[in-house]
Order: sequence, then structure tokens, then C-alpha cells
Amino acid sequence: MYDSIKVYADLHPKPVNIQYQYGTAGFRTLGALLESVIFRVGVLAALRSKKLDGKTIGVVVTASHNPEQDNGVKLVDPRGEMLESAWEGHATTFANAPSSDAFIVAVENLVEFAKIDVSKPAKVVYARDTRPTGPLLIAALEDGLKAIGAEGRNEGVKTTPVLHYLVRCINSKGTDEEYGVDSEDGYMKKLSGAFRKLVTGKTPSGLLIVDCANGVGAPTAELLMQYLGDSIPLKLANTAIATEGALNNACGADYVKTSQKLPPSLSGVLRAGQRACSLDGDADRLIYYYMNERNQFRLLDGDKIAALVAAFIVDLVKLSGLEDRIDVGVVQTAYANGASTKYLSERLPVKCVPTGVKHLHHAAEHYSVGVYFEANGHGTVLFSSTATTTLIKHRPSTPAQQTALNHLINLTELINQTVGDALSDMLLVEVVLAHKSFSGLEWDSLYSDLPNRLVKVVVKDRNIFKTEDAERRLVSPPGLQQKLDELIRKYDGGRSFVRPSGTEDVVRVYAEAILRPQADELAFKVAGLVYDSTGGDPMAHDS
Ligand code: G16
Repeated sequence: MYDSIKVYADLHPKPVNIQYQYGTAGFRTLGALLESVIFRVGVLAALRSKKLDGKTIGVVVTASHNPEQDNGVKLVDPRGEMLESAWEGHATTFANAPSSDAFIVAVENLVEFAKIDVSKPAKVVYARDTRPTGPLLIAALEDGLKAIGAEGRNEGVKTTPVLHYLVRCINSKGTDEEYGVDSEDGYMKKLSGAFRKLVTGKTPSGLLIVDCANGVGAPTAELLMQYLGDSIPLKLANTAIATEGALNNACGADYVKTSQKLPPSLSGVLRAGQRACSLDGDADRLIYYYMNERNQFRLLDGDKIAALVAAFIVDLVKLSGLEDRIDVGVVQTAYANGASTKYLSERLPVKCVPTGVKHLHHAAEHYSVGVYFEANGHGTVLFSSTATTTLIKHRPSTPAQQTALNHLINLTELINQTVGDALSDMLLVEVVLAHKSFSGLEWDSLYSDLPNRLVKVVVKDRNIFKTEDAERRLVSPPGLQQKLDELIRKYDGGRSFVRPSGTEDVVRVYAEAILRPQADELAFKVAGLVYDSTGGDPMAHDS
């Protein structure tokens, strides 16, 4: 095995002078710099599979919301969740081994450290998004699998959430917790079937425009539309997956959330009162918005989705008579708008964790039903296995209870519980809007967002920024948090924090305040302090 790994590793040498880091969602940098990393990830995924007795591990080659020239890789554990964090360090060590010999030593060390029986089988299922560097990187991944003798299953171009779904289906096949049929067709049938049941007898809330970010969400949404038939009127926009430079460019969930405006391509298309949504580059994030009567853009972000969905589920749990047996909780990050946290905390338990789906997912597992959404639109709802069993075994005493119970059971099918899934979340939102007969305006009125601003600052070394308290406070560089505290105190309702991004080479600054100009001013002053304390790009710009 080691001889073969060495032969293949020599075909994918690590570029000199580059240090890789497993960040918020795997490795992410310019696609042209990732060949050696992806090869090594292939070997790592196979070792993880061997360690877990031949369970299938997932690999997605994607850089999600990042610009088209970037690429990256996300690893998926057997239940469809993100790679166990203890293995992130191993991934970083693998990626940074300077030579093929050093890489072999790293592999030997991991085999010994993790007590891996290398004679066990290894299975890896993989897919990629639509980036131009994808095919080359998939070839490198396949070399990694060949080098170690792993069985690979190529799923071609798929969304990240579809790949997560497939991993869980493959590993749960034939068990009590069978998750679904392990094919894209199985995914489509599961989601569309549950959706149709949930909206039976309800009137759809009008045409929904779906901005596909010119990415993999476009073909996937197009296919989903065939399964959904006339149960929901959808119109796809930004579907140019073959146009160079179009991916995530002035469109998509990240653009809309951070710039707080309509993708220019939808300007003039979206009429007053009409709602639309944007997916990101690998279709795991979702942001909604609508134009109000005065033709002003109104954002309905991940926080608003969490509020809408959590309230709906709490009501159904009460109506089905299961209030005493099923607790519902919400998980957010520091980016959650203060108004959303207030709204939700008055109704149910809310927890704040560091950025990254892996953190939210694990925290959400502590509730019978855990609703987690990042403000950027990345999130889902988890039903614990006990809660799922309770739903199936419950015998309601009234027809109204039965109806609510059926809805909850159908929601467990509609929601992709492995990871945030823009298309599944979109159908979930549409179900709630149809049940409540809500327009964008009524949904928006649940609470009023505090004005907020996100900016990013390019610094020499983002690694000097260390945080605590779920990333709400800086512990390094020394003294900077005290300066921030003094500044923030001057703003009515001011709140701000600084953290290094785990997906881009920047430091992110978030600020909110009671008034819009104050939120903007606070964000840019904090960015200035960040720059002054470290030496960075004075041109802090909108994220
Ligand atoms: C990834 C993560 C998200 C995170 C986002 C930004 O999203 O999955 O949990 O919020 O990156 O992270 P950071 O602020 O550390 O750059 P995606 O959609 O890009 O995979």
C-alpha cells in the first residue's frame, strides 16, 4: 500500500511555500493550488473509511460561495454530517507534508495513532460542483483512492446536500434508521413526495423566483421541478453554469446577504410584493427576499427562516399533543441579528455557537427537534431518533392532533437532516408560508431586523486573530478587544465582533446598531481598528 501511495503521490507534488489549513468547511483556496491536497484527501477519506469498518465516506469538491477560481473540499462522515473535528488536524498534517516521503510518514503516523486496520475495505462516494477546476481535482482524488485501493463511487456534478444525503442513505441501508434510496432520484422523490403531502389543500403563495447563483443548484433545481410538477410555481434565474466567471458573480445567497441587495439580474424582474430566493454555489445556503409596496428590497435571511420554521414546528408539536415529550430549540451564531435572538429567546431555548455548520449541527442534536440556521442561510432542522420514534408511535386523540402529527412526520421527510440544503429548505419555507397564508411582508413582520453591516478586512496574517465566547470576543491580538469595547459603547444598541474567516483569507467584521448610519459607521471604525492593530488593507470592503 505504501509503495503505491508513494508512486501516486509523486504525480501530485505539494507546491512549495504554501501552507494549507482545514478551515470552517474543509480546505479552500485557488483551485489551481489544490491538486496535491485533493489527492491526499482521497487517501485520508479511505483511511477514515477503514477506521470505521468500511463505512462509506463522502467527499465534495466545491468552494461553495467563494469566487469561481477558488475550489475546495468538504469531507462527509457516515451519517452525512461533517468530518469529525479530531480528523481535521490529520487532514491539515496530510496537506502540508512537504514531500511524498513526508506524506508517507504522515500516513504511517495516522495509521498507528488511530489504530487503523489497513486490511479493512474502504469506500468513498464523491461529487463536485460546476467549477472549471473540478474535473482535474476529481482526477487527483481518484488517484488518491487508487493509490490506497479504495472503492470509489463517482456521483459527477451534484449539490453538496445531495452528496450528504447519499452518504447517509448508503450507510443506513438495511438498518432501522434507513434514510432513503441512495440516488438523486431517491432524493428527489423523498423531498417532492413529502412536499406534495404537506401542501395538499393549500394555495401556493404565487410564483417563486429562484436565483441559482449560476451553479450546481441550477440543474438540480430544474430536475426537482419535474418531480414537483404543478405543486409549486417556480421560475429559475441565473442558471448559466457554462458561462465563464458567472458562478456566484453578482448573484447567489452570499451576494444577496452581504450586499443586502437584489442580484442586478433580477432588477426589474421582481415585482412589488413578489418574493424570490437565492442559493449559493453548492446549494447548501438559502436567502429569501421580496420587494415591498414601495418597491424596496427586503431581506429574509437565515435568522428569519429560523424564526418562521421554529414557530411553525412549536405550534405543530403543541397541536399534536406532544408538547411534554418533544422539546424544540434553536441554534445560532454571533452573526444572528440581535432582534432575531430576542424574538426567538422569548419563545424557546436559543444557543449561540461558533461559525460553521459542524458546530451548529452538534449543538442542535441536544434537542428533540433542533432548528439551526446561520444568518447566511446555512441550516436545517434535526429530529432526534427518540423524537422520530415518538412521532411514529404517538396515537392522537383528536383528528386535529392527527393532522398536526402527519405534518410533523412529513416534515421529517421533507427536511434534509444531514446538512443545510437550500432546495429542501426552500420547500420547507414554502410549506410554512402556504400553511400560514403568509406573504413575504407578513413573514418579515415577525420582528424587525436591527440595521447591520458585514465587512471584510485583508490582513497580513489572519491567524493572529483568536476568539472566545462563541467568537463574540477577541483574545488576540492583545488589547484590541478593549479598544473595540470602548468604541461599541458609544453606539446605541451597538454590537460588533471580529473573527478570522475559515473559508477566505480575510478577517470578518460584523456590526449592528439601532440606526443604519450607526451600524455602518461602527463596522467601518472596527475595521479601521483591525487594520491599525495589524497592518492590513486600508480598503476594508463590503463582504
Ligand atoms: C461555509 C460554512 C458555513 C460558514 C461559511 C463562512 O459555508 O459551511 O458554516 O458560515 O463557510 O465561514 P467563514 O466566515 O469562516 O468564512 P459555505 O457555504 O461557503 O460552505
